[in-house]
Amino acid sequence: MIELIKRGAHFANRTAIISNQSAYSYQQLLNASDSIANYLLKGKKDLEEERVVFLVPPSFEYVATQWAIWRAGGIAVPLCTLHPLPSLQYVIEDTEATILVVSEDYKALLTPLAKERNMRLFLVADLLDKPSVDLPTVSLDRRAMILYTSGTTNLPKGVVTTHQNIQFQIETLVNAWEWEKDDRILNILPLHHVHGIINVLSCALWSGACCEFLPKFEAEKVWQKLSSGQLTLFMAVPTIYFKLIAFWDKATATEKERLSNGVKALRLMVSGSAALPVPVLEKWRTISTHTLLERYGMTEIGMALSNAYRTERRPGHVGLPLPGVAIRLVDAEGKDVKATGEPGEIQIKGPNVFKEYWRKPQATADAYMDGWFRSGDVAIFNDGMFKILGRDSVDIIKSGGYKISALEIEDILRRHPAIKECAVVGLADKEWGEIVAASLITDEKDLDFDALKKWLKELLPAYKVPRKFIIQEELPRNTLGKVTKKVLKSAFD
Ligand code: MCA
Ligand code: AMP
Repeated sequence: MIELIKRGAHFANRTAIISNQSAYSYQQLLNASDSIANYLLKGKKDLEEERVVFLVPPSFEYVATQWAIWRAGGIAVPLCTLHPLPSLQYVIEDTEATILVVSEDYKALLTPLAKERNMRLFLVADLLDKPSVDLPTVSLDRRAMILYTSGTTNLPKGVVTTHQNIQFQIETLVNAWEWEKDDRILNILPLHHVHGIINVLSCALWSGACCEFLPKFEAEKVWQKLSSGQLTLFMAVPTIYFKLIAFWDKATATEKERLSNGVKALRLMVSGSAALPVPVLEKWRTISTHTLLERYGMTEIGMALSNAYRTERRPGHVGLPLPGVAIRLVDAEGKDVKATGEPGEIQIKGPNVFKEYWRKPQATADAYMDGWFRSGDVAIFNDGMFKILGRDSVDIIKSGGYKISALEIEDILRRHPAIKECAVVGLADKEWGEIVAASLITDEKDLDFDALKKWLKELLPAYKVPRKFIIQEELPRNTLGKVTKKVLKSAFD
């Protein structure tokens, strides 16, 4: 049995999950996932890496479904609850999923697609009563999960991790951050990305700890929990810390004191998924006494670099490689520059690194240099620690911790009848890290931007919809005709 799930039996009577005001034990999780697995198998011995997509909000049912897919030998493909139908359809088609598990809220949305594609569709609430049969033995080298990530191509790619990858990613963090069974963490992150799935949920469950879900991020509710004295850990993207600070700033003096005193009880607060601005780290320290532990990761590699739990946490830096993860910095000529203190691309090797991009052998091969995974992030090794300087591609935007491809948005914008040409960039923003901005070439003098945004929201998740638009006569281009995005950014000033 998969180690993460096997360990659940050691913690049978402890609380694994709190969601929707109910507490669920590890035994309940084992029972529910066993039952769901039996429905998924439908008499088969092993799903043998069939892709099972599931659209279930963060909850006990989400976790039971994820475990069930793994127990039945399938590949878990979590869908994003915020995505419009075309984005969901893309993942379903790209993975050629055969089974769809949904919660009630998404049944009507996805039933027509499931019928059209001849997929088996299950309502998770209907799957909890099946008596146990034998479940397959799933070896560590088998594919376990596909998460979609945006990159330097216009369509997101499926990142495939094996059970071994996942187990290594979990264990290294559990050890580095000293997880234990008495921990309790609040999860307000989406569960279709590594940050929420591995760093928060799976590390908690590996440890016999408790993971409490809130349906979505709301600063007031998160502060209530943080100051309740019940939590020991919290992990979030910098935008969330920014929003928590904004809430604290608006509180009365007495309330500020209460919140600040309450949050001190946690043992660890972590930031990642995007650069943590030093002023945010410092302000959070004055509010909470916590020095946020910043770490660096990527969908393809899980976590690679981390500040120390017990010793130095240096602002603006991402620390050192996690045990078992090898890192080198490589310049444009392919020379390792870590020792010289020059900037170079972060390249990674280790059991944490993913297996492949789903059915994209060329993209997978291109992602490596001499066996090292190329992150596309540029860093320097500064006084004994790594510091991220940025990315080598202007086409990748990080907003609110989400990775967004400028090319994907441009591709959609060009489908609009009024838009002749366009270019999308990320503009620096204190709250979001970057915000998405688009320059449009159009003959329409009074283009209705609100209507355009509405149109875009039907095709793209809201966090990918540009927040700023300008109309230009022509796009800035270099002598080769390529849009110069660095120049374009200044046009938004
Ligand atoms: C939402 N809004 C935005 C954006 N998103 N505005 C600008 N830029 C954005 N990116 C606007 C909405 O349109 C809305 O405005 C208002 O903000 C509130 O929207 P809502 O969706 O309610 O936002 P939120 O709930 O406050 O979301 C903020 C968030 C969310 C909680 C920070 O973005 C989030 O969950 N981010 C985490 C993503 C994540 O987990 N990334 C990890 C992947 P209006 O009211 O005007 O309509 S990276 C990863 O996994 C790697 C491995 C790693 O290293 O961790
Ligand atoms: P994703 O592919 O969505 O998993 O996002 C991974 C990307 O997030 C990395 O390639 C980095 O660009 C960025 N990232 C993650 N953690 C950090 C960090 N601590 N500082 C700067 N960038 C980060």
